[in-house]
Amino acid sequence: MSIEDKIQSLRNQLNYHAHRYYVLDDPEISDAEYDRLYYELLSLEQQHPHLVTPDSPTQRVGGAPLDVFNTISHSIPMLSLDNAFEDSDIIDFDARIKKLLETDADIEYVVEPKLDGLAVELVYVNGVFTVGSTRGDGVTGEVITQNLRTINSIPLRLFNNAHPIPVRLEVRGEVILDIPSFEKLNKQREQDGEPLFANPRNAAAGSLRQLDPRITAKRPLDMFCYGVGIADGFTFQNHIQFLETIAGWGLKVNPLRKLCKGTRAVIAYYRELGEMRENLNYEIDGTVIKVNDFALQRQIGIKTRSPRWAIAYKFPARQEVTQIENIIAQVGRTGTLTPVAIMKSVNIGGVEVSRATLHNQDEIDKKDVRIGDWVVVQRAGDVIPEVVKVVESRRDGSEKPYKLPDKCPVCGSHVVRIEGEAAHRCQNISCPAQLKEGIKHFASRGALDIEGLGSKLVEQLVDKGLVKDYADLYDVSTEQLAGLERMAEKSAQNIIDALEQSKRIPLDRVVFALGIRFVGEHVARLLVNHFGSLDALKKASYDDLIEIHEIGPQIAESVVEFFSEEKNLRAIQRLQAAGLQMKAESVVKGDTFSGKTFVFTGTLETMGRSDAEKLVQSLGGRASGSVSKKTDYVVVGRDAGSKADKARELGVTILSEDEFKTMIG
Ligand code: D41
Repeated sequence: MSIEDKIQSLRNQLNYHAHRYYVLDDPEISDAEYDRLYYELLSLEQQHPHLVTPDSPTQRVGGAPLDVFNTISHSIPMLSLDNAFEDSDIIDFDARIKKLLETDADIEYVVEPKLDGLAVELVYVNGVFTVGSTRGDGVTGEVITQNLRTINSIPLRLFNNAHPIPVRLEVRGEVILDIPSFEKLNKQREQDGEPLFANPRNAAAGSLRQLDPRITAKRPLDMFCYGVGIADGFTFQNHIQFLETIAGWGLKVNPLRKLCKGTRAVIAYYRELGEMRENLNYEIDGTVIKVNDFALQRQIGIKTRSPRWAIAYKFPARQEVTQIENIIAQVGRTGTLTPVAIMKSVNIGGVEVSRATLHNQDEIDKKDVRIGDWVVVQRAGDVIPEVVKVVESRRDGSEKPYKLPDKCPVCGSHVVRIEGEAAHRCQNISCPAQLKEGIKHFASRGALDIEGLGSKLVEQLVDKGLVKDYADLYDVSTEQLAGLERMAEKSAQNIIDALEQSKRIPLDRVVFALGIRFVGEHVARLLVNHFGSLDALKKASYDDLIEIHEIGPQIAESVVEFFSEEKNLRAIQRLQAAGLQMKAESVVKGDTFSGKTFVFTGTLETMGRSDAEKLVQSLGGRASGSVSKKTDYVVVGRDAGSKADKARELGVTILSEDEFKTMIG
């Protein structure tokens, strides 16, 4: 076989398997096998650079950052959609169509989920992806070809099958970011101190608007196609056939599309999708209803900006308007005062909401939220409801501006705003509010995992004076517990048992449980791996701490401050007396992997994934669940997922299980 043929064969195989994985969500080979093919191609291309073509699977990320986006006129305008909000709007829509067509017969419609992303157009010339652009105002958009190339579900070359590919093909669709990826991205941004995206749609749009395609490549965007511009020489009979044809060429279409005859069937499927909405891993904000037959579409025609043959039937908003009756300050574990709006109860997408967070004083000032204001409240996914904005037109002058108090609403101590921070904080470390939150944290799952010790019980224990710090938990008797409200003898005994069991929890989780500011689970592990005992950690100086990789000034300062507090030292002494673990479980094995981040993907043959992760941690490294630029190694096992692809794209070192084992000796 010639080099050219070998390269072509590898590209065909890689395109086939990428399609199975990213478009059909049904892979046939493991990531490791895919990687092997990929590296074989990469190495051949490196030896024969003149054979590299832009549609090669190795060429998804490559372009240099742009200075600006060019604009482009769509050859056929990208229309927008009229909105329907209730069943009667659909009945009217159907009636208009029947009148135009002069028919009484039921019309065939296609009902699709309406994806909440960013509309784009892809242009394929002779089957090769050449230009991609945003919808823009429908007439002109921005050229974002480089960014769209990084999306794995967009083929760089279409499959040639039973339907010959048009010389020029323009397809339209929606680019989205799924909800888990959105949440992960925001978590990372929070850690990095970057502003958060309000929703997956904004995150997708923000990712596509990057001038540097390498940033876009790090966001696992996806695309579903639903419309057509020019398709040279091709006449599709209907929308379903169009979707099936482009799917055959390798483009991704949404599997939830459905052919519905008449408005009854349309409305029934709209309701069905409304129920499915809660379980989808991407956001949809309604359905799109389209006349299936293309000849009928032409006959029905378009208005200036939208077709008469299609309509968006929106789901009820997850935003509602209600009135703020009061604003209160809630005190958290670290003493942070969070302003919370108490509102007239309102049903938002099926959930009664009467409280919404206002985040902090800066947010209140920025949005100019006042007591008595009518506001737009939003609920998105699992997150706490939040106030989006004020409806200023409904003000009558009686609204009162709000400032966080300078005395803690719970203990009356001074509230201070630290320079450079958004948070106002109560300075009293014995504040009952902080104490309650601190004890809830101490008992939580990642910490000492004391089952049954929930909010209500903690409130009672603190309010009755039975618990003044977390060490007191271990002195509470079954009788005292059983004397509390809603506490049967049996549950009291269960809690005593759970407390007993917590004495076996390893030191890193004990350190996490202490609630030292900026010391999360990972940092707690670093500290325990380094110092080996709570005694040693207690004596650590700022300079000792700052020496440790990944420990910065902020953490070091906070740790020193915590252990200089007499009250904390006393509590720790009592925890020790109660019998909690005060020494690291295993001897620290070293710091071979200090500063290195590992990601494990797929099934390992000789150890469980969590064992492998623990091993890395015991050697001073960090185990993470997602691949990023900061990842040092990705260890791939059997049937690995998309993480290996991502590692390749980012140039992260990929190790086999054997290589990993060699590394750890
Ligand atoms: O899922 C969507 N967001 C979606 C948007 C969809 N499934 N179908 C659509 N169909 C059209 C027409 C009928 C005009 C081809 C659309 C859109 N338009 C659309 N998206 C943004 C503006 C218009």
